[in-house]
Amino acid sequence: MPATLKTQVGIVGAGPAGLLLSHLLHRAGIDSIVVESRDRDYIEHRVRAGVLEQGTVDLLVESGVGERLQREGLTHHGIELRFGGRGHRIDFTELTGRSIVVYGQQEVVKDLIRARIKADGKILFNVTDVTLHDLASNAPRLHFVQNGERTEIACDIIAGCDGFHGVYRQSVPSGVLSMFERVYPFAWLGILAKAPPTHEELIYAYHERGFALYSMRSPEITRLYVQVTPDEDIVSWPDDKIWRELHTRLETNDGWKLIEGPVLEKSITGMRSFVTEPMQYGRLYLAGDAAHIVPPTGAKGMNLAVADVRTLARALRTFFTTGRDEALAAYSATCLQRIWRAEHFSWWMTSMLHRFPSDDAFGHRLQRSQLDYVVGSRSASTSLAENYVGLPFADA
Ligand code: RFL
Ligand code: PHB
Repeated sequence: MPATLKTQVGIVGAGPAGLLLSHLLHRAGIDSIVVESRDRDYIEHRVRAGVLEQGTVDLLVESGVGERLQREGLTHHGIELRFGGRGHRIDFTELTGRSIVVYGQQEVVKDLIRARIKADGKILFNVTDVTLHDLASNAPRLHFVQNGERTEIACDIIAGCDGFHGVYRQSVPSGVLSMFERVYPFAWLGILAKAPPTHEELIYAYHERGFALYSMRSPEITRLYVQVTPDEDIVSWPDDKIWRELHTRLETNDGWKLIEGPVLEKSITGMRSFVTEPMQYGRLYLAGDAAHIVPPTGAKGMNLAVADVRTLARALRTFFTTGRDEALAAYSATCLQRIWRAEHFSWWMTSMLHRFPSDDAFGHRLQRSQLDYVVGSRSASTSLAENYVGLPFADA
């Protein structure tokens, strides 16, 4: 017989979605247990997203985990689109009255873990063999193994926050969920470099050799990406080759120069768009990358994860305090509206800024025309800006 634990909400995955859900539930007086396959050190140092929408920042601050974010986060009032050897700034604050904050995802994860541990929250690291049972009943169960011991958690609700390869795929009967997917014929090679940023805002560069992105993490650390082919082997990209590509794709005719520095981290990420509908089966609710993936060009992934769990935590508060389940029943439809808007924006940014192997000169002319229009028309710039800074929450 496995050891048995009991909780109101069993959460699979301690990424931003699972940790923030556990934190918001705790603030609403709802008990949860998070199970995570990696160790704490690993998830606190996994380099990923860097851009937080205003709404994400506001939620983290209002819920008491934004103190360091307010101190160390870098507020940006716009981005630059760079093409044809020139930069073109899109001024978010002027166009939308909103801004974004650059603060690493792993810092959000550290802040959330600290808050959960301070509040005696239960996060079980290094678990294996997670399986979900009786999802269609009112008493779903979650099984896992930790330190060789099999444990069961009896739950009222299970939240699948375990990313793209989520365990729900093995647990939900086939045919119940619909999947929508598009895989792109390129990847991003990302580096973190110990070099002071020489530009105040992010630069999205369209170049005949492929896309490049200039970002940062702090006044000492630059974060950079180049478009590469999807099956690229990282060993075929020594540091000097990466810098050479970055110089070529990012530098302008007016002499702006990229500063190099020691490469601290280097990885390749494939690009896909993916949505699961609905984001629920019985007492299982999916949130974040478990339910949807966007290519990183729109900087939306973590922000969508945060928006999902904001909606889920509110619905669960109503459910556990009143027994009413209308908000839970509406969870998937509420989230999917925002998700499909972000899917479109991320696909659109990706299509406008990358070189597609299938494209011909006609396709390249269309991309240039679109870029000229986006930076030349106030309406088109505003459309990019309002999507980038994040649309207001539907129920705000
Ligand atoms: P995560 O962060 O993947 O967390 C899932 C957690 O579940 C654990 N797990 C399991 N645990 C137990 N049992 C299992 N069977 C498990 N399987 C997995 C994993 O170890 C992990 O800890 O999903 P979550 O919480 O939904 O968060 C989503 C975000 O991580 C993701 O959307 C963003 O990182 C995407 N993203 C960006 N998002 C933004 O909002 N702004 C950005 O600027 C941005 N840039 C990016 C990005 C993602 C990137 N990569 C590497 C994919 C840039 C890159 C390069
Ligand atoms: C990052 O800083 O890692 C970053 C910024 C903007 C993106 C994607 C990633 O669109």
